[in-house]
Amino acid sequence: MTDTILRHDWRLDEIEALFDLPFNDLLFQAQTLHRAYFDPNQVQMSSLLSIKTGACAEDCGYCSQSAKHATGLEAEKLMPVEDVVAAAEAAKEKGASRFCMGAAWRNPTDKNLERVIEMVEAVHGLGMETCLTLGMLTQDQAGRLRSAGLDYYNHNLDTSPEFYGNVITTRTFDDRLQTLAHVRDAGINVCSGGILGMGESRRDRASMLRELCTLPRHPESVPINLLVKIEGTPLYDTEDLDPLEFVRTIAVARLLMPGSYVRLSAGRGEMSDEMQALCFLAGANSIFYGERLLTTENPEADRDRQLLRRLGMKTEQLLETEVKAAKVPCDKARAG
Ligand code: SAM
Ligand code: DTB
Ligand code: SF4
Repeated sequence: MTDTILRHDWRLDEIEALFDLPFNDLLFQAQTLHRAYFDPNQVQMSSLLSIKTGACAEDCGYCSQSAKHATGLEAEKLMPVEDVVAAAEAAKEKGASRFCMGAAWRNPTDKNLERVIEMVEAVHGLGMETCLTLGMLTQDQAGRLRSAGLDYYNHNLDTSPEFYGNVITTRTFDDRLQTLAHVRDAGINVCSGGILGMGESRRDRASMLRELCTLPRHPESVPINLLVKIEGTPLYDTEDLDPLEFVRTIAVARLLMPGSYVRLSAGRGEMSDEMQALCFLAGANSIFYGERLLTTENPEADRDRQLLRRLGMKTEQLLETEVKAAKVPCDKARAG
């Protein structure tokens, strides 16, 4: 077990060998390592808000918001700061500890960034952790966001470098890596993961995870999304991924990046309670919480609370209030 701790030099064949383990062996290893780093009954909850919707210049094959796909989505301008703060307050009230604001941009302009900075400052002022996902950033923009108090930046690699061109043609895999480097260098926590079920092979899933775990530091947060199939997007007709393969991928992510939060992200609306329970057993310890993701639905907050209760799991926020422990950001302390 110990030879898997915070390594940054994983080879593809080693990762594929983890995928090939018997399911029970893989889950046992993942859960064992998970327990060395985290409370296995604790889950971190982030709520999402689309602060600027649709009309995006990129052509990501999975996305409802690309101007290049006829998905019927109505485009909306950048939201006023007050509306964002009201949504963050409501999310906090329901139990979310982090508020993640997403914009359908290839990259933000400096003018747009000014209003986003006001949002970050205001949400930070509510005592919530802040997260943004705005597309590509320059080093200067990342620095400005850090100065505004931004805790996390989400920028997914989405898939393997080998499969990337099948999904997105308007930017390169290296563009993604460059923004991640800017975010890291600015001192912002990195949130980066991908999407499963886009027609990629197991080798692609292994290769995407290898890219993440061989970064100079593991991302503090690793969202694993199951493709939400959206009518009008090129990936709408993609064949369903075997749910057990999804669980395996969570387990392998846990083994490769034991100090990181692994988030069971988009796609939970299509998952049974039993599948989600298996994902938690495999080492997932974070979810998107609240009725909406960006443009699609997420399970109802009540249903999630009920599921967590049935599993005897607690949210970080509840646990914190209960034990009144002084908070050291776990991510900063743990991920390497
Ligand atoms: N425009 C920015 C960008 O792409 O970096 C930020 C917003 S974008 C919607 C954030 C992430 O959501 C994408 O990188 C992708 O991983 C995920 N995502 C988008 N549409 C999805 C879908 N239909 N199913 C699963 N994940 C999706
Ligand atoms: C991430 O990895 N998943 C979230 C968040 N980061 C921004 C987005 C999921 C979007 C699902 C499709 C939609 O609602 O448009
Ligand atoms: Fe635009 Fe982000 Fe959607 Fe790609 S994933 S089309 S960059 S909003």
